[in-house]
Amino acid sequence: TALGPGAVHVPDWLAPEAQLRLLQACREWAGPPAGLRLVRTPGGGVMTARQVCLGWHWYPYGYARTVVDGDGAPVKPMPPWLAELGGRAAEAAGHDVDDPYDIALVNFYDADARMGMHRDSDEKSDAAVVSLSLGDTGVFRFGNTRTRAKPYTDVELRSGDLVVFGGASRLAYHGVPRVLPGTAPPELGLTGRLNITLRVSGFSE
Ligand code: MD5
Ligand code: FE
Repeated sequence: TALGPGAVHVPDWLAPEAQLRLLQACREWAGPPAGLRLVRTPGGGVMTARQVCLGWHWYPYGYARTVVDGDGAPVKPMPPWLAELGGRAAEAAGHDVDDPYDIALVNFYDADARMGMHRDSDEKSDAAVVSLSLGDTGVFRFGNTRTRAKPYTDVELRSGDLVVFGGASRLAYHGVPRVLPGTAPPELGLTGRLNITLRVSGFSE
């Protein structure tokens, strides 16, 4: 289903067993060192979604190999199986895959968490971003490349959904205005929403 130019939404792309395996992996990555952390923005704010990174550590607004805004530990490695999942996801959405996916950003949203409208422009590569959702349904706001404001489209992302953002959508403004509590598949045993984005850094080292 096309969300916009280069943006493809594939509902239920991950089977229930694959969702469970990915969730279990996220729970392990969340642990210390270099685990789940609060993200502080330069303006003095704190993001309401907590985050753990694999491969490269994202901070506002750049990438590092260590948790520069947390415990200082080396970032956990990007597992080959997750890089391959990214490649398969991009392909499933009709995007060319050149370089391997070498970054995963895992965002944990509780019932009150949100993500304001922003663009993802800290990567050097223009490869499509792969987004996988687990747990509670999130309202995803897909905007335009010019402004945080309208026009935008709200779409519900459910557990197991894939969205691939490439081409003209790679630098579109987007956000998560709310999470719908209690909507996760019961068998996951998850309260809240997880979103895993897989990215190609384009960094040489
Ligand atoms: C989320 N995460 O649901 C979203 C999904 C983030 C973030 O926004 O930065 O971690 S990723 C959505 C995305 C990525 C790249 C481009 C576009 C959307 N887009 O053009 O809309 O937690
Ligand atoms: Fe984003």
